[in-house]
Amino acid sequence: MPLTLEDLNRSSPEQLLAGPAGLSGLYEHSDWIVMAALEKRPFASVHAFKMALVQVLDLCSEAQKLALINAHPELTGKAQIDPSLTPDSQNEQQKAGLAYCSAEEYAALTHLNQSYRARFGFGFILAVRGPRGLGLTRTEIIQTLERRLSNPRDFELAEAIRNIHRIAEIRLNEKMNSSPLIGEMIWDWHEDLAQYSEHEASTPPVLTVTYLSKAHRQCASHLEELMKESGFDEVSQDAVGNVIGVYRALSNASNGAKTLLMGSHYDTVRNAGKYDGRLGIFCGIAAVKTLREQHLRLGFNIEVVAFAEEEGQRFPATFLASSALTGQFKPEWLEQKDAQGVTLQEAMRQAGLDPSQIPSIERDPKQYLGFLEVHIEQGPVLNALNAPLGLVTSINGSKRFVGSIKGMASHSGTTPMKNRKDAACAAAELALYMEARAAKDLDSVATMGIFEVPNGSINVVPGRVNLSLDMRAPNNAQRDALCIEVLKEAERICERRGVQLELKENLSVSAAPSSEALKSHWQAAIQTLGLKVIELPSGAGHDAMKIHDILPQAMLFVRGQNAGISHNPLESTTTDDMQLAYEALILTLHSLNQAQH
Ligand code: HGY
Ligand code: MN
Ligand code: MN
Repeated sequence: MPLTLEDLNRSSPEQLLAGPAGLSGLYEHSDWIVMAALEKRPFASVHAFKMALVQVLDLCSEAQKLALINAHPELTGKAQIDPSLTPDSQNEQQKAGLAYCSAEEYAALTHLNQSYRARFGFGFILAVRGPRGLGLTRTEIIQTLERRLSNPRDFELAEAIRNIHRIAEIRLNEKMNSSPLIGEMIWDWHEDLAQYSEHEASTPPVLTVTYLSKAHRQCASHLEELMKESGFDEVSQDAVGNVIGVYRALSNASNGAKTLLMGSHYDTVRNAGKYDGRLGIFCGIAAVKTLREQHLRLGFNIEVVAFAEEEGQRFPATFLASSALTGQFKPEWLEQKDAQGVTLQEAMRQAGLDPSQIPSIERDPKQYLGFLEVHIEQGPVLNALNAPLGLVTSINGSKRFVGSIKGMASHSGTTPMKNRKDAACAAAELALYMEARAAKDLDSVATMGIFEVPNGSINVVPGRVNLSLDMRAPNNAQRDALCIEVLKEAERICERRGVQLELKENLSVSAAPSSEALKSHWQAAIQTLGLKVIELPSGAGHDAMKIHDILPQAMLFVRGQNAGISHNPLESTTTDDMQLAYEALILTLHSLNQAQH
């Protein structure tokens, strides 16, 4: 009989540990962790029990953590040859295909394991069943081990504990015979959408979907189909390529059927992760799919928007798609050119879009209740706290500049150091100043993401550098003070070095505090799930910060794996966390619905 929440709250600890569905072995040879967590019952949910397990380990000494880590078997290639493996470990490692390594793989694993233990003084721990729960490939395991070898020791100690919690989560799911089915569906939707990329045949696969590329158009059609299959009443694409699904309200809706807007973006940065933006679209679609299957209609329409452009990769106009919804699309953007000289207007026409229809995209705020966005955190906070969900307090405001520094290209062998007009050194000096100046604020960030010497040569002093500045802060005053000082220092550096600076501001977006009212609905949902409410600012920009200009908005963050890395193929989250985000959204919709009556 699978374990239930009822059992967790009522059975004696001894009963809970005993038997095949018992909790003994949830943490390898360390039942004391379960016993300590059970002292915190009753639990409002299984997630609350998992949080209690996390808290037990949070309060442990390093010695206790090391003992737990070293109670785990080495990730050996021949799982069945090591009798100390517990049935669970044996099962997990076989599922991950570790039992049948090639001689090279086995040698690599053994060598890396030894190097890892020698470097850190404890064994390498990895939840080999992975974020989808079906098992990582041997290649993924070996690559992860190689990558983590270069981490600092304290990070690896924490990462080992995070993986142990993930192993326990998967084991607990099996003991409760409960799989995160919607989370798995959403995970698989990401995989399906990631088939479309501008690097079709590359190995390893690289995901790049920039605005109105062939892959981008394929994504739009794919999302349209998915929305139709999921039961939306109307599905359409607008003049900038947003894919919009509407799920209508109850016919006799009291509030004249206002609309709740949800969604996020489906374009990506270059060599991107699979979840940035897309998770928010898929959670919205999954929520409507569930309402449709339950034959439920709410007191408001639901409009899920898959925004076509948020990343500003192909054209400088960033947040182009959400700007169209807020009536802030600038006609002069149509003249912007991409790296191949194609104007935005031409790209739209080639994609079958009609720029003359863009003004009609603008939404009337009076028709809307607000905007909800689910998004991966894209940062380390929730991952470090072992917390699956977070509530966004405010989205940092940002300003971006693109431009160049022009010096004088000259012979690297004959040009004396004091006579140079080295554009790269000027840019480097500015980058280091900007880094130090942002760090002074503690919660500002500044990045020179583009720093390139066009047609550079090994024996030529760089005559030109193309560069970008991205500066952000929790409020506009702090953001602007940072920008002013950086731009002044840029002038001083170029003056002193005798080089010319050309910079153009290409984005200025205000800090966007979350709507307290909408936040309160997210908060109630998180509490209903039995999770701790963790509030945090968003360092990343989101469509919500543009929609903020006309509607109240609030975001839910979902924990990222691999220290929350993002804008990188290592970006990851788990099916269990996706499930929780979906459940929080459903609860929030019902909470908003009750508030309408
Ligand atoms: O840059 C950002 O913060 C977002 O990912 N576009
Ligand atoms: Mn992004
Ligand atoms: Mn994003």
